[in-house]
Amino acid sequence: MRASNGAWVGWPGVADRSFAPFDNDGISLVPVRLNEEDIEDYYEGFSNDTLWPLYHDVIAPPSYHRETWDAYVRVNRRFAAAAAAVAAPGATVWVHDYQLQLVPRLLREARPDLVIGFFNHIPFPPYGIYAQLPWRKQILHGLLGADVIGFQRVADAGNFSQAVRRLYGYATRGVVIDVPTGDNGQSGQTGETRRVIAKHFPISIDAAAYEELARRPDIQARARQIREDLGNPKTLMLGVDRLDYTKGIGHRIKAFGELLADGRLSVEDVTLVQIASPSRERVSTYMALRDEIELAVGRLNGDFSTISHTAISYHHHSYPREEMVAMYLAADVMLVTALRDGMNLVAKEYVAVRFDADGVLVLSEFAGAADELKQAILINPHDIDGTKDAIVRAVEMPRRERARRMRSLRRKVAENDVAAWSASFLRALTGGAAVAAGIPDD
Ligand code: GDG
Repeated sequence: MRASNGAWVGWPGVADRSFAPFDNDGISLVPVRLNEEDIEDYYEGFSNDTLWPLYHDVIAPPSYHRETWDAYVRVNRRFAAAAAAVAAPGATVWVHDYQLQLVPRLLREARPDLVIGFFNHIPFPPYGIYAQLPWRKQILHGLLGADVIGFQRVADAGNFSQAVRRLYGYATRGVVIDVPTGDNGQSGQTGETRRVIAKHFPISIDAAAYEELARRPDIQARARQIREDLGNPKTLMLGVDRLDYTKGIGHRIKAFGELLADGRLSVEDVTLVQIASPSRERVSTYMALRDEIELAVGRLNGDFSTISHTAISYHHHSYPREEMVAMYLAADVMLVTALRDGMNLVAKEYVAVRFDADGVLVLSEFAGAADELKQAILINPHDIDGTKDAIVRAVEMPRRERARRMRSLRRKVAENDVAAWSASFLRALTGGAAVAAGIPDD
């Protein structure tokens, strides 16, 4: 943002407060106000109780309420107006995530001079699921206001294009969608079309910054301290997730509990540290999940912990980034067992931190990261026996194999770091459709 002299338009994170635009650390910030009702209906309601579960394979049932849809429209209008007011003539506007899917179209209507990109951080569901949404056509129409629509995985972009074909009948060729113009998106009257690109741009992390932290002697000392405080287990396993039903925390705990019960792992040798950062605590599905997970953790610890060894060290907290890096460094095995996840940055952070080329990543094939991180031990978290075998394999993996796999994973993350990700998206956006599609301009 600093390098591009851009403005960041966003909600400041507190209800009912108006702030004038201000500069911070060389970035111009443009606050958009949300009141309590907006937060309840737009953010917790439509965004996190309708779109989030719908886009994550209906793992939890989505709610469909007309009032929360109205709030979604209202707040999207507010964001579009704020962006339209600050964007310079011909500026590039990059809209982020499922909370703002109507903004591209609203912006294009207000400011046809702008170049508009959209990036979806979460999956885009298959048509059979997407079709449930009562406002399925309005959302597609909103998104098709963008010039480039970015997704995490090839499959997400494919699902989106299919929804466009099914609901609007527009022609698609590979990543190119021909959208009729001048007719509010209905079937072409003028016969003219705009080229919209729907393509995958897998997001990443600032890998060098993570490695730099990991090389700091104080953080390495903290990693040793963590192991020591846990009684120096032979194997330390780690899970780091927002407390969300998409992350498969319950499946992970079930697999670990069965391994202890079967005697394939022992609490004397193996400890699981689970960081479950607080998330969306006023949404009822999340309250129920917290109860479910904490019941499972409590039971498992009651059954298997000893006075000197705790089976699961569970933490419902957020930690500073330095502490997270120390945990990644301390962990022999990283468990990412998401049932559905756009990308999963935790997997990439673990890899970026392991400059010692050690540590094993167990990774769900339902996380976007699995498309790139093929040298992880890939699992289907619904298959508890398969997950148990994968955990045992990770615990027992010889040093040479660990190093070989980790080196290959590290190459992947270094090649596509967050700077490469944003550069490739912006190149597609500003270089025109031909660059994004990799096809000659005609
Ligand atoms: C969405 C998509 C996609 C977690 N606890 C703490 C903490 N974290 C950090 C992790 C990581 C981030 O939060 C979580 O990112 P994920 O990618 O794992 O998951 P979501 O929050 O669901 O993110 C996801 C992502 O958007 C980006 O496009 O990958 O699929 O769902 O960076 O390290 N950080 C600190 N303390 C914590 O306690 N400091």
